[in-house]
Amino acid sequence: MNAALGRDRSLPTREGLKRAFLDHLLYTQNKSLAIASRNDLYQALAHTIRDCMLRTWFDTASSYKAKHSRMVAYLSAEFLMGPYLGNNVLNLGLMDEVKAAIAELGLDFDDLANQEEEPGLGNGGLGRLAACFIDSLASLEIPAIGYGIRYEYGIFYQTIIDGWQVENTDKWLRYGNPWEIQHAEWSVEIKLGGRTETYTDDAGKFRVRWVPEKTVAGVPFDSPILGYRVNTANTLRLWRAEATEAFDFPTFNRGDYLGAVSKKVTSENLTKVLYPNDESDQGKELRLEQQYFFVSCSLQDMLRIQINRGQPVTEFHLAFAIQLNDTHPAIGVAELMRLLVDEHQIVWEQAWDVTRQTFAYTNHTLLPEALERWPLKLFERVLPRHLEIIYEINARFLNEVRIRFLGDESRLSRLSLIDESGERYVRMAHLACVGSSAINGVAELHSELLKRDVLADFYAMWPEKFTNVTNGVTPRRWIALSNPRQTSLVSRAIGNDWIKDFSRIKELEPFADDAGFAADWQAIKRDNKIELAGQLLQRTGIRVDPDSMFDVQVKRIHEYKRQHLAVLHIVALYHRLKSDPNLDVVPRTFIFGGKAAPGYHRAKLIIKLITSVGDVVNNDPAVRDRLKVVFLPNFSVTRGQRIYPAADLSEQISLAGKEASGTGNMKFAMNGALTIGTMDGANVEIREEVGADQFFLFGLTAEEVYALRARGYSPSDYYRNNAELHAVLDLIRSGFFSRGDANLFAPLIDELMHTDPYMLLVDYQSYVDCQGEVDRTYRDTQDWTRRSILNAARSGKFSSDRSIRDYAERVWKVGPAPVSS
Ligand code: GL2
Repeated sequence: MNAALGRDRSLPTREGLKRAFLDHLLYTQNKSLAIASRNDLYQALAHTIRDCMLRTWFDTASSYKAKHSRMVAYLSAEFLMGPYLGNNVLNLGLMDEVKAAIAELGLDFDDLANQEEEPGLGNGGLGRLAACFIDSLASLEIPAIGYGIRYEYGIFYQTIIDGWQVENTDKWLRYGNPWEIQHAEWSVEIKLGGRTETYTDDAGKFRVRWVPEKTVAGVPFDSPILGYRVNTANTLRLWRAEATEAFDFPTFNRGDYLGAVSKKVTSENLTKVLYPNDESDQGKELRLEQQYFFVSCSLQDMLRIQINRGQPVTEFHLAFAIQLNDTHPAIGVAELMRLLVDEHQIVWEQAWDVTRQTFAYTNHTLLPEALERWPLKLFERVLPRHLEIIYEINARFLNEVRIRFLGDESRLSRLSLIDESGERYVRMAHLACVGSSAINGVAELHSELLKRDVLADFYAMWPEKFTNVTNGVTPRRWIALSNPRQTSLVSRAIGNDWIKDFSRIKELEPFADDAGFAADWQAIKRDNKIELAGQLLQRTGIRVDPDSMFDVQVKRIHEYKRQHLAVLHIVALYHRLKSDPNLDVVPRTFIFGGKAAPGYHRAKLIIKLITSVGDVVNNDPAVRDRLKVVFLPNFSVTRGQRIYPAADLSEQISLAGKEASGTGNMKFAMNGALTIGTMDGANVEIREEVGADQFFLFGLTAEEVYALRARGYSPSDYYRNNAELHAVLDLIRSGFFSRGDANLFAPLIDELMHTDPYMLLVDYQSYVDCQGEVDRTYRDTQDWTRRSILNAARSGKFSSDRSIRDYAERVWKVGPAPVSS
């Protein structure tokens, strides 16, 4: 521990913080205040704060080891952590002191914090959920470890050039990462490719061993995950691939230096880059290698811990509860079997019992294109032993099915771990279901649809395995850190226990009718909007009016999320204003943000449509600034922290039955934005909690979507029978927003008119009418503010602490194990 901070775990004083900071500036960065760059200052501060956490981190690990606590291992290919500095300072309870100490040195805390490159090691909701969950696990003092991949390049940095998305590499490690500690001593070896062979062991037993084509080393990098004002700091352990032998000596000795190094480069490619596809499966060999790599590293690590504690490997399930965050780590089922059977010589039946009791699987999507399957040939090439193990699991499983459902051959092929309907594939969701003791969806509706549809055959087999755990988000990052104004107002009213126990936010309800409180609430929203307006101006050059309604849709760009439905509404309003320039409309600023997968052309065209409509609307004098359309580039955790607190209206407009849960919807609600949305994902539960008055509902239900699809849906009827929709689509199609280029948006508009897979035209009128209702409500500022307060006050269910308690009780069967101080 840093001497300047004291040797115990009591919080440092302001003087101590200043001294530690200056020490780090000199001894870590080797600079003085006079010549330090902003990055030097950030690094010195980050190290100072890290020092404040190390003792707790160390004690937590020692306590778990001594108590043999059952640990949750959260396996996720993505952890979208967002910047650490502010969050760690907040969780330490040091925000005021640190800000004051930094100010006394003539510096500004926010300025330094802005220097941090956020680790964007995730695509969107799924990766961010993992980050919220490990915050909650630590805050609830549950022994846990997060396992993932230390991608050298995270999600790409998005810029907008000429209205189009352009991708740039995300060099987040450029200046080093002060929050991680490398532990080379816990490196593990990972095999890939090759073949298997049989042999007879010393006891005369018939066994199989894997003769790999290559091996790579997995090196762990640990970061402390400090809970909110507790003595628990769990670990996030991310694996980096390295060459086992940096040099290929035979090649080197032949004088081919570059050839010798190339093996090193190939091995390290494994953890180079995060695949930027959200909810679609690319089927690339490197991706399978990444998945296997981090899962095998993590399982070997857990076995090491288990053996170190002197516990037998047959009790692995008593030491660890492993949560599979989607199917990306599902190969773990086969890998644990391999480790137990091949490497630890446990008999199959016992190994299978242990495996099944260890794993639980969360499904995060109903979209068929997101369900991972690997071509059998590719799978066999990379993981020959695992394919054999999967065949064995499958044979035993299908036997069970045969006995349960005598003569039902089609059920067997539907349930099989191998898809044999055409080219053969390994179905990862099936492997996860068979190898897990619990299976859950991420919102009530989603879990119901899983049982009815995607996993119906598994539900018929094992109804008792199925459960729902509705997602949640951490109120620490998403309110306390990102909305300090609202945080202090709320804490003045009801005390600050709500940050730890978010169900207590309901105590705010009576304040909805308190005129003074409401005035403050409204003023805060306005201040947050002014701040965001400044950012928008700086990043896009577009000036917006903080007194207009901020109507926001930020999330990945996807057809099913229907950003283009919001565009149809904007064009309709524009069209009305052009026909009647004196029309009395509520001034609105439409703010969009989100990344499109680089190969997803339709999504990129939607971005171009948004920016093109913006170019016209923002500059048309007839609009007189009453409508503004802004696309904020590079939506990220950092940007989100500014956006959610400044929103009036939250757009959650996916086609019902498509969005598994959504979590942005929760962040908006907590920050006082009212929702316009469909009955999809967690929207259903948000509406139930906050009350119908706080939720502008439109569109078909999931049931109605199924029914309409079954009847046969003809989008052109909607086009023909709705004059305004007709005009809107024609206007876009004509090239009006694309400088006369009638081809540019043709693919989008033609699809809407001919197939419209996400039923925008069906929901169009209901959406536009609902937006009219939003306008009428917004005109009465007091009424809107009252609803905004009620909305936030009733968002208590959507804390990730509640989600984690649900998992702990229903899935993992673990409880808190506080670390004594
Ligand atoms: C997602 C779902 O689409 C989203 O609705 C859900 O909130 C999150 C977290 O459960 O998971 N599934 C998925 O593959 N991504 C998601 O965001 N990327």
